[in-house]
Amino acid sequence: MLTFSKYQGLGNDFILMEGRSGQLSEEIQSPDPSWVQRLCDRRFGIGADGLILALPSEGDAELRMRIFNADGSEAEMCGNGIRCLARFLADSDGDGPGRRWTIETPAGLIVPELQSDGQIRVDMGAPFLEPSAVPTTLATDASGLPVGEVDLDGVTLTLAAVGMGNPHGVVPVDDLSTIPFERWGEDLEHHPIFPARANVHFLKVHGRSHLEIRVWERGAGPTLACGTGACATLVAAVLLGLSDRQATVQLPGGPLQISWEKPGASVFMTGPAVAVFDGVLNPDLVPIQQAASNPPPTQEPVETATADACSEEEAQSRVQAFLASTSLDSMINIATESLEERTLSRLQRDVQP
Ligand code: ZDR
Repeated sequence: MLTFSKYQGLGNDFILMEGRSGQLSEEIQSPDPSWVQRLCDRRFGIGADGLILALPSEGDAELRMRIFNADGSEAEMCGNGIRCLARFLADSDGDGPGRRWTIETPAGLIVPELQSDGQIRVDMGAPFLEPSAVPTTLATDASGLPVGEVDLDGVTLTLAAVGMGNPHGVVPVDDLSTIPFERWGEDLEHHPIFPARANVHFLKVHGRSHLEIRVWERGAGPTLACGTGACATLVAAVLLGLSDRQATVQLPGGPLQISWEKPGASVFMTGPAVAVFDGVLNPDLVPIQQAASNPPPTQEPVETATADACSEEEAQSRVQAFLASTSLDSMINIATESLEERTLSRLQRDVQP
């Protein structure tokens, strides 16, 4: 039985899976890209911009996050995703305002904190500006920002590159509505100046504390919001002399508050994360080892499916036996009971003063 939860942050939406106790099989912890694509597909799957796994820490942190884009590629970090993960953890554990988590990511240790208004403030770590760390082939200017020019469709665009663990390109433009957004987004995502591809943000400066971007995400295409991208945009805008160090970054899905005190300091991002629904994956869609390594809940004892170590062949036959001996109704009941617990704890949280 593989349960998941769907969350969104400003319309950037994610499938979240609980694996902090090591309950997710290797096939899910390091998933095949085609499986992630299937889950994220909005017609053939659950539908999401990405899949996020909560996993046991490999060091001293409280947990580890892995995030996979809708195309199955792995991202180093995800700002909206980590807010969704924090909300998911709080909902699962009944945590309230003030709770912080230290979360390992390939981009380093990230620390989200639950605020009293329900928003989540995240210490996103310091931006990477060394071209090799972004990574980009652009050279840094006097302010230390990698900047350059790119010709697309006969138009010369000025472009800055910033790493937030994952690579971003920021392109200031005069008018967000008239640019060939999809073509430029895709071209820049795959441009040789970004050897690991990039998330691309077209920036309109409305004022020194009011920035607006349109987001083209690496591995996902146009999305409604991008947390790391909003942070990268603020850093680029500050170093280009276009913005104060604290600003609202308006995204298609809504605003994020971003601040960056000084070079070398962490960028802070504050914004919402919202639960949408919980679900149970059709057993046909669960990689077979997952079903084998996950014993059924104790309230439905099934002699043939236990958690002891066994050969793959034996595990598969136990899974088959479990599936054959358990009706769809009772599977749904098992799942519903645990989903009810989560929903109740969420409701209790919401009525707390
Ligand atoms: C943009 C993003 N959704 C966020 O909120 O930070 C991150 C997702 C990962 C991104 N597509 C990448 O770096 O590949």
